Amino acid sequence: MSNYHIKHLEEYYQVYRKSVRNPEIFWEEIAEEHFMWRKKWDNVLSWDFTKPEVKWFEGAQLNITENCIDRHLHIRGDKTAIIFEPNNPEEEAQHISYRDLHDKVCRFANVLKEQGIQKGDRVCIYLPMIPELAISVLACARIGAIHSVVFAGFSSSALATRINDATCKMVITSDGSYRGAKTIDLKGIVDEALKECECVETVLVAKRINTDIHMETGRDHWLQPLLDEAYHDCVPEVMDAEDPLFILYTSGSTGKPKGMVHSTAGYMVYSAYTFKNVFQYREQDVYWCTADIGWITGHSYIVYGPLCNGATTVMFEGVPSYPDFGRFWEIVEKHKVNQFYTAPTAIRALAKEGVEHLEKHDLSSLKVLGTVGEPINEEAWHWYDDNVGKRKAPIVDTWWQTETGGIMITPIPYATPTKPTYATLPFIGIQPALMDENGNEIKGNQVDGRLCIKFPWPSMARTIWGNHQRYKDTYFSAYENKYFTGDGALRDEVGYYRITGRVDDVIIVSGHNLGTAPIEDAINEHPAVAESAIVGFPHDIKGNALYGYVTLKETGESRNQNNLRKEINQIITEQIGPIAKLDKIQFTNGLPKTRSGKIMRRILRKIAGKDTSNLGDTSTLLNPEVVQDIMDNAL
Ligand code: 6R9
Repeated sequence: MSNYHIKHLEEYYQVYRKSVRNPEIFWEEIAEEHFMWRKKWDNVLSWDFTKPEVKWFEGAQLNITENCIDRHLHIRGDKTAIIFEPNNPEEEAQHISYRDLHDKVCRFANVLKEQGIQKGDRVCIYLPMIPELAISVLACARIGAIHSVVFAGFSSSALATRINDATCKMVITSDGSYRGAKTIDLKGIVDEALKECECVETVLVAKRINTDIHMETGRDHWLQPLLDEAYHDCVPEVMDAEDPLFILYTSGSTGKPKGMVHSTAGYMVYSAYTFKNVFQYREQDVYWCTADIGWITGHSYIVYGPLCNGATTVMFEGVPSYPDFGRFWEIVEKHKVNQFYTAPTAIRALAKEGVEHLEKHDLSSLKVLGTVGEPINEEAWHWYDDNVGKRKAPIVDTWWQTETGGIMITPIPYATPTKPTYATLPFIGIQPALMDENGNEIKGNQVDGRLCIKFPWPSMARTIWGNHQRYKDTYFSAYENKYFTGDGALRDEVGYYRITGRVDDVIIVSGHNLGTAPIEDAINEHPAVAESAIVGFPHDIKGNALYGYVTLKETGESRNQNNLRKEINQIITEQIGPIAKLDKIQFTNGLPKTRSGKIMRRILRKIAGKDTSNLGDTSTLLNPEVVQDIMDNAL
């Protein structure tokens, strides 16, 4: 792909202005010059946020894997596409070239077809960070099957909900996974989930930890023997621009997770174009994003964006603390990583361990540092800048969401002057707006409000799987003709944005979005629990941790509170996963409620955050007396 880097701030403003004055001409040029199409579009964009309906490059035909793999073969066939760095540093890293990747993806795609998967079928991928994860994602895309990757830290019950929601016909998993010093029985979790999933006909199992596992006759197949038999080439399915490429679930503030649906052409164009510019990727560079492919960051910036640009992308199976807290820096040195993209929670965890882990390693290859997932605090930002980038590698604080498909607000490294805790300026083509509570746009600078986007961009999600009404209600109903992000933001005197956090009932813990409702539902299933409310409170490493207020049923019998706390966290682990466990559980005599019966989380949040100086007016509550009691017994 030819160069399409933005190199200085003036150029950013020029390109930005062009992109918003004439979005169709702008994106048409990008699509035309940098991608491979089977057929060009009839129409660049049609949109209506009231329905909502958005179509990019309508009439075009393509296959995203031809863009990610085939077109590179003649120019960089021997170049490494994926570096796989295993959990155990003693195990050798794998370098998968573009030619190898082509072979592996084609064979996997042929296996999918032989197992009856067709264009439009949904395939659930529940795998650890091993090469099969990236390969199976691409194999689905090769044949037009819609992948739904479920992060392998989710519990069997969370997995079952997601499999059933998308009626997946197949699950791809492994015998188990490594996570630091531990192994996890992934196949056991899948077996448990499948007791509740009638739609699944086939399970493909990759071998990773070589343990004895149950294989259900007729349903479960070892992957390797099928791959060995498979034909080495697979003609890519020709897809329409707006055909769904994948579903990825994200937590909502209420109810079940939302299966965000991403389309093919727009997603490809935007993830590739942002990758190139936000990381200033050059042909010889090695790029590493530490996210899991189970999240959108991994989809867009480990797999699709980098491969579309012919990049070398690192996939790391392990955790930052194994065998010790120097692991990330050891990997940076070993593979001479040039762009490093991680989350504030990882930065804080590493900062806590001190700089001696860094000092042992040569980090001079680093040119760009990225962060994503939650607001980064000033201290973590400076630690990253001083110790990792040595003030020479600019930090790109990238704000975006599962729903947006790609990075939306970010500095362009070496062009946009950075400012700690600020995601700075909208990316090319992105038109943010800050809104007040009455639904009016707040113009000018030095203001804050709720963050919306006024104009479509190519990689926006098109719907929620099976529930378009919910898509409309969640994102397009709060403000007329605008996409509402759920985040609050401020704009400083020069127009830089700082994201202040969620304004809804989603809490971000270690960069993972957790809706309060599903956690409360899980807790309320405990037979002794009458009612519960979850809020976030500040935590040094996780950003936020969860604080649960739990009211017990009055049964007359007294229960050991510590045992109850364990049981409650056990239910949460089973139903959602260990990431949603509560750090603190306070048993209360009641929860503060409005007269319409809504729990006043604002008050609970303040108590959990030990900020009780100004609780606001509590006299309008249905039960103001519980507030003092909760304060007296706060943890
Ligand atoms: C990519 C991703 C989305 C939510 C988003 C916001 C928070 C993400 C951020 C950030 C401040 C950043 N968020 N990046 N907040 N600064 N640089 O994380 O997607 O998992 O869907 O989370 O994460 O609150 O609304 P997702």
